[in-house]
Amino acid sequence: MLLLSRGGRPFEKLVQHPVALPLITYLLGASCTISSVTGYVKGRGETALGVHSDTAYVSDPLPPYAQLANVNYCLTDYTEADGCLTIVPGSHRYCHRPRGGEGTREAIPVEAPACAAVVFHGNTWHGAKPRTKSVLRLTISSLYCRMYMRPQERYDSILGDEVLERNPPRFRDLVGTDVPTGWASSDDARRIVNLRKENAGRYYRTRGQHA
Ligand SMILES: O=C(O)CCC(=O)C(=O)O
Repeated sequence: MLLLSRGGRPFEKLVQHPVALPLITYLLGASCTISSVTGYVKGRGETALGVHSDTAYVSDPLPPYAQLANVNYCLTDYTEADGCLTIVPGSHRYCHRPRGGEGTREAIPVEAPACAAVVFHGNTWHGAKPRTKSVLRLTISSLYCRMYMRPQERYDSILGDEVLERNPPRFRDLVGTDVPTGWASSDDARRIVNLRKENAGRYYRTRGQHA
């Protein structure tokens, strides 16, 4: 929880990973923000995680284009016996969350070596296998959302200027410092009006085709 503010530079780099972030950008647009950065430590025998979708709070039918997208970084080996992620292939196109145990039989394990990253569309139905090995399974989930959504964690209010200054300009978008909503004073509203003018192409662009 709140790993980006507690973990310092390594986590600042992680959320801007040169392979993962372009895939997230493809799914969520260049204006996307970080929703949460969470570490998972999974021990032996921990029960299976039920099949769910990360697209919470959005009414059915879910839009076919992603509202959220997730990167699971595997810090340790990630096989069925390790308690890896499971997904229901193609479920991002169902446009609803699983209801009453749906997807449990269809979910397949996503196996990967340590250091791999698993990137998935927020509509994807997924869960996790129980772990049968004795050593720990370690992963980090970096969840991103569309710029117009409320993130799970509020980084804009807790990261200092020093952190913003040592990162590329896009980092401000990622941590929600430059989102064009949520003004709290007249000065802030003026700043946001200017931001909207400068970024009109990004904020108001429509995509001919959705992933
Ligand atoms: O790694 C797991 O056990 C579950 C991960 C997950 O559900 C997620 O990142 O949304």
